[in-house]
Amino acid sequence: MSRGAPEHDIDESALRVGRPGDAAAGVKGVLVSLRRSWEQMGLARTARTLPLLNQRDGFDCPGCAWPDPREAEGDRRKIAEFCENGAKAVAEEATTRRVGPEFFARHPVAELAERTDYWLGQQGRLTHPMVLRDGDTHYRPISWAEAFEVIAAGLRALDSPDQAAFYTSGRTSNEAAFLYQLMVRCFGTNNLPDCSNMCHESSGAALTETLGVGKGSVSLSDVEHADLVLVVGQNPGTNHPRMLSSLEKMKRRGGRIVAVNPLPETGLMRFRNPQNVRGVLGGGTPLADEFAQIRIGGDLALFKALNALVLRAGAVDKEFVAAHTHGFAEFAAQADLDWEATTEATGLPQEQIERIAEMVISSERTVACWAMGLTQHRQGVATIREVVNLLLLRGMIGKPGAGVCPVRGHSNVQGDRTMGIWEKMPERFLAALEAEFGVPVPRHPGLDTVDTIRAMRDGRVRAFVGMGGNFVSATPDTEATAAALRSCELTVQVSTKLNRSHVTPGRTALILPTLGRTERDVQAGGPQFVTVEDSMSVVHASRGRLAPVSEHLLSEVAIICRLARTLLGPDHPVRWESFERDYDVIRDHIARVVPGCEDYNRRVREPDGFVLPHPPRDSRTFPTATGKANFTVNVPEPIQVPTGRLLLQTLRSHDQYNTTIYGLSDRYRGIEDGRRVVLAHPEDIAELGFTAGDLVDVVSEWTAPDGSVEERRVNRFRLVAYPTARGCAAAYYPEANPLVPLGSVAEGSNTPVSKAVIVRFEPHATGRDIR
Ligand SMILES: Nc1nc2c(c(=O)[nH]1)N[C@H]1C(S)=C(S)[C@@H](COP(=O)(O)OP(=O)(O)OC[C@H]3O[C@@H](n4cnc5c(=O)[nH]c(N)nc54)[C@H](O)[C@@H]3O)O[C@H]1N2
Ligand SMILES: Nc1nc2c(c(=O)[nH]1)N[C@H]1C(S)=C(S)[C@@H](COP(=O)(O)OP(=O)(O)OC[C@H]3O[C@@H](n4cnc5c(=O)[nH]c(N)nc54)[C@H](O)[C@@H]3O)O[C@H]1N2
Ligand SMILES: [Mo]
Repeated sequence: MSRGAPEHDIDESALRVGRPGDAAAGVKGVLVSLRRSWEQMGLARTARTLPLLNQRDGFDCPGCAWPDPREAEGDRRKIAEFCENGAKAVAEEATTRRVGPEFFARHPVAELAERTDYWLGQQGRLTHPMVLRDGDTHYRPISWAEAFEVIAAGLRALDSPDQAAFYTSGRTSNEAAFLYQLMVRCFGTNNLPDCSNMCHESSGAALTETLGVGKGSVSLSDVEHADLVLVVGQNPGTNHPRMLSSLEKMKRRGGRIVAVNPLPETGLMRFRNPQNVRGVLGGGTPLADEFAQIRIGGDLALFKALNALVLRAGAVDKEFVAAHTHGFAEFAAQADLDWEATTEATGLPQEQIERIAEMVISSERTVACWAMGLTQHRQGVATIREVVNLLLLRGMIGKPGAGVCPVRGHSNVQGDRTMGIWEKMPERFLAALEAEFGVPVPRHPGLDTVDTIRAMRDGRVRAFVGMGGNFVSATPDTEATAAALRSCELTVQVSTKLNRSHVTPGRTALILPTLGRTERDVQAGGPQFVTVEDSMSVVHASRGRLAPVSEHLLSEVAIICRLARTLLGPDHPVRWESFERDYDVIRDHIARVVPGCEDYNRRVREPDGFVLPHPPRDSRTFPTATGKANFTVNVPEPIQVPTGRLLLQTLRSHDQYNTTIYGLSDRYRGIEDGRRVVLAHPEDIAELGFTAGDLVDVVSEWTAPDGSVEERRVNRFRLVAYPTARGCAAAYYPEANPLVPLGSVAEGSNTPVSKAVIVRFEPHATGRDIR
């Protein structure tokens, strides 16, 4: 029943462009998820797998970090508690396709380097540890023991531990993340870049400064009981589809939604819930009451205007502001409103901004949700601070139905941070780690993702270890990053699937295949489970149930323990071998080191897990520098786009998980069978002298801080007329990543500016290479 891997790579000439969809999910979504599951896993494995997804005794969806319903909040899980894209994530991992030694013998690395991430990922699951030795053309099998020796020797040969960087992607479990950061710090560095650096780092920075906790303050029930939910810079229909069920519930209770987005994303407009009759037979539930089609980067100006209108209307929650906040006077003094500048920056009509302000003022329970449309901007941190200002003015922190909701990406990206995956963990954590294990822990801050690439480029980082992820395709400035990775002496990837980072190797490169979430993890001490934390600070267990795709896989925990023993020596004070046989031992350490995780082993065994403390949410206590919630003053610096140029954002299609491309159907946007597209407003296309359907080369222009102008290009993209805001364009990540300059980062978070790249189009001259 399952289908073999595609032989051919994407044929972009097959691209079809139709009309964008009018409602998200529906029965079509269910059919697509079943078809993909059958293709990847066959019927029997599909029937065994999908029913366990997001159930209490099953595994956590390896897709997004949206929480599961909890009985403590009076909610029940559905029999099928997953979405189309969760099912695709599972099919992708539980596939019956295999990439083993014969595959690598057939394909030299140079040939694989010509393939897209789609083709590479579709070949199947990695089954054996592999090595590419210095000067060799092919990856060859290697034993686990020898692999650890090669890695340890490479790391020990460095002049300093700071010449190595240890990346983490957000699927890693809490147990593996905790051990990984411990190993890295015992080795002697804080170089722990992670995907969060490219994701919600701006949210963490803004929320820590203003509220004292860099995480969301709402529960699922808060979203469902809000009067007003602002969905800003986020595409839930594709990236957090189960969020639509919560939005539908709040709408049915009489709540309202404001969507702020340059694109009329289908999932923001209307939802056909396949789990109820209205969704199956009827027209579904309309979602956004107000769709603000904002210009890219206009959000800070919008929220400044909303705040000024709240002040003008005298709608400030004076008691909250007096009791719990700091800096109100200074904030209020600068909150003026220049309509001309505001409408110019936002592209929104004054009347619409006034209508949204009315909704904000009349709401007693407001939740603000956001994702990459806010974080991946130069002023991302400032913009999120301004969103917080709005909630503070209205007293919307620490009460039911209200709060901040940065909607996280990877299913355990938040947990990894809680467990210490951060290049600048606070002293309190490092001291607790040191005390718990009796080992010295370095205190000098490490490198984040962008700084790691710069350090590789400059020869200061010479070894790279990736705990999951696809570093070369996920990071900006693909060509520069690829050259940086290739300049390393050693690259190591702990992975489930083949990706471009494996075929962008350092002088010596290793692939270490690991168990996925869906698979049984049996160790000497018996079957193990792992724990994860969702977007709303709920920590719970995840148990894989499927037979591992290969007998040669090790769990992430086992890989770390064995590498640590080889690297740090058998006399190291940390008892690495004790962790691998029984993950409870790891959890006992977590309980003593990580704040809020006391009695961890017992509490993660509760049916729905437990919720981590969040002082602003729980008691309106704000652990900031001032001891209060801080108002901030943020000054918009509108992006100057020269004439003849557009502002390009890079985003996800409906058929991918970051750099993992499930298929070629961006159904809601009507784009099928191709990915090298650039979406622009029909009038902009005409003004620039092009016609929809033209093949263009896209050139980004960036003025570096020293004043020099840098150009980057991707070739052979198809122009698609699309109802985006004027002056804006969109293209898929990772195909457009070569356009994002390494130097273009958010102030205060160092997150690459993936959502605002100044570009021009040039007619494609045939013969130019497509990559
Ligand atoms: N199926 C699936 N699920 C996923 C992922 C996936 O790839 N596939 N990725 C996961 C990860 S790691 C993450 S971080 C999340 C990402 O979730 P999202 O942030 O929803 O992902 P993006 O595709 O980057 O979409 C960004 C949205 O912001 C809008 N936008 C762009 N620029 C601006 C702006 O200047 N202002 C405003 N207001 N809006 C803007 C875009 O039009 C788009 O709707 O999803 C997670 N879930
Ligand atoms: N231009 C542009 N760039 C972006 C973004 C954007 O919006 N625009 N978004 C950014 C964001 S939000 C993020 S989060 C990053 C994502 O960056 P990453 O997390 O680095 O990328 P992924 O594509 O999620 O990683 C996929 C790989 O992870 C491995 N993998 C999957 N599951 C497991 C597992 O259970 N264990 C292990 N060890 N490996 C596993 C597989 O081998 C797979 O190939 O990209 C960022 N890059
Ligand atoms: Mo992300």
